[in-house]
Amino acid sequence: MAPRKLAAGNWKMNGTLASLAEIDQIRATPAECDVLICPPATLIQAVAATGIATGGQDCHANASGAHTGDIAAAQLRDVGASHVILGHSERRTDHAETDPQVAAKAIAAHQAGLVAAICVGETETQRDSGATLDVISAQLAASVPDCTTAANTVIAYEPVWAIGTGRTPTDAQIAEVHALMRDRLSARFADGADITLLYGGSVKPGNAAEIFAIPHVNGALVGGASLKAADFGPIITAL
Ligand code: G2H
Repeated sequence: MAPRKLAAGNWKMNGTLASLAEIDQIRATPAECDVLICPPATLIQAVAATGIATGGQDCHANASGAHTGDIAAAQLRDVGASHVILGHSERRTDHAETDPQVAAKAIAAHQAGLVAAICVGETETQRDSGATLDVISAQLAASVPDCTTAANTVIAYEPVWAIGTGRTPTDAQIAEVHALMRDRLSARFADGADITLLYGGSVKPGNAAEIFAIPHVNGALVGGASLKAADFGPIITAL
């Protein structure tokens, strides 16, 4: 089995019911890959009803309980989600999420039958100090749980300095990190060679094809450019 190709949209805190018109257009895009939209939680059920694969942007590690404002993995599944993004750098920064917490959430996602899309990535300071590969290795070791398989997990490499900034790493920088991730995952998991590896960070129609040609890049986690079908459609087609 080869890794499945995936074009995933992360709408972050954007979108209302009016945005469903974009979903209809995205659905109409001819695709030779899996297509996923992770809207705000308020829209998951409506997006799922369109027939496109959908997911959450976070879940709690517990199955239920007194956690005001949080969502359990099974609740995401209940309204039609198939995936959940975990450990996005905005969650790690805004909510001080740690690698062990991300791993606990991934276990909860797996138990609920969701695919965990686990994000890793270095900061600009870490990149500039030459620590990138060590940072990614450590994040993979601590945020990807032992119950991981190619069927229940996707890994997204998102350099923090490239997110929403319009800056993208060089092809060589992406290739180096993706090769490292493939190596680490293959060494640790029986089907690690088949785990889908995404690149994320300022992916646009104009750079998608070049990024998708990099070895071990099996798709993209797309933020801003996933909000409009006019932008996300060409990215899907490029994959
Ligand atoms: C990175 C990405 C989506 P953008 O966060 O996860 O966002 O494509 O806007 O950089």
